[in-house]
Amino acid sequence: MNKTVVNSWNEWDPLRHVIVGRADNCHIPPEEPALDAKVPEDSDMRGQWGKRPQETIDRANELLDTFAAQLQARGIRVDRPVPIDHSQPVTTPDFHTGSQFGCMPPRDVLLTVGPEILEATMSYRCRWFEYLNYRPLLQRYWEEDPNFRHEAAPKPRLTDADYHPDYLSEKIGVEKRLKWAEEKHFVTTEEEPLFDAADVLRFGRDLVVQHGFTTNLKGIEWLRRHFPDHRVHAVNFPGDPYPIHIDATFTPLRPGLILNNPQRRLPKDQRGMFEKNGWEIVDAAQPAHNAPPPLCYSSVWLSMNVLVLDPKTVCVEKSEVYQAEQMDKLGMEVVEVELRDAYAFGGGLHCCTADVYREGGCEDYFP
Ligand code: ABU
Repeated sequence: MNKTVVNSWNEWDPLRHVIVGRADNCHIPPEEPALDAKVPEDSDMRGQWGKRPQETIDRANELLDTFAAQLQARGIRVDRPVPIDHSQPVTTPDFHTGSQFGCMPPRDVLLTVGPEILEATMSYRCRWFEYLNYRPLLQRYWEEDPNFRHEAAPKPRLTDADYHPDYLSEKIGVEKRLKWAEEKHFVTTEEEPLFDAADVLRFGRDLVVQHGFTTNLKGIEWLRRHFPDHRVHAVNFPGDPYPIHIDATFTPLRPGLILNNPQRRLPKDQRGMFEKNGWEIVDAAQPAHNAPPPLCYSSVWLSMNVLVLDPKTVCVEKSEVYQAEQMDKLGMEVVEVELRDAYAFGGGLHCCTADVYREGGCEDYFP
């Protein structure tokens, strides 16, 4: 009974225990403010919603199961969520939406910081109940590990006041989106704290958090107050017209080395803590694909959405040959994982996992 089950302070220490998502019963949710702002105007997803075709669900599950088995073969404990019925609507006193999303990307919902797993507020209405998919696991960790802290951020109300109405017009255009991103004018307002867990990167004592569509400044302030022993840094990437989740933009590989999306470079005035401490920020390789797969919310930059197994080993999607080649040159052993046909369900190799245990403690990398 006295064992540590939950412990993970960064993105690169040796991984020993992880959650891998499932595609079961995944839905394309109905239109709603923050989700619509993320779907590109020419996307095949505009105007349609409902359960995803069963053959695509089966294929995604096949790939996720194979990935889980690959990790297990390396001695990593893998847990899977228990999917709820995502066809159920989400109704609260403040809003109603016709269906949920799924439980393929646990990284969006669960933030592991040391012995704590924190359920994020989320900012899409369709994802309001997504944490329920992970409750059986978190309950089990709580039974097994007396030091495990299971925390949940305050559930947001997600009324219309949470969203800027100018983002909801039919055609905005990429130029205006880029201008708004530069001005830090995102779809979410500062009505109440909002954050998705996938906007947070863990660097020991420092948490780096993307301010964008899914995380607002109040969300970042909430994290600052919740983790008083950490330094919490807000960053933003003006080259991204659809800024959700930091993990296809900024990817730490090991202490001292970060990949940065060359279309979404970290602005100079936000590089100080890395430069002062000798960290190298290198442009990621180009993606191997010109477009995302059908019915996919994410960009082609899932190429850099990799899962680091330890400071010398990284999982890269099998078709992302340029990214794999770059990892090799950077001295990393590459583990190829086939996942592209599951991208549509919520992301890549980092998105579809959530850390439970990595070796190591809370280091200060930016003294
Ligand atoms: N969930 C990561 C997606 C980021 C992107 O579309 O580039």
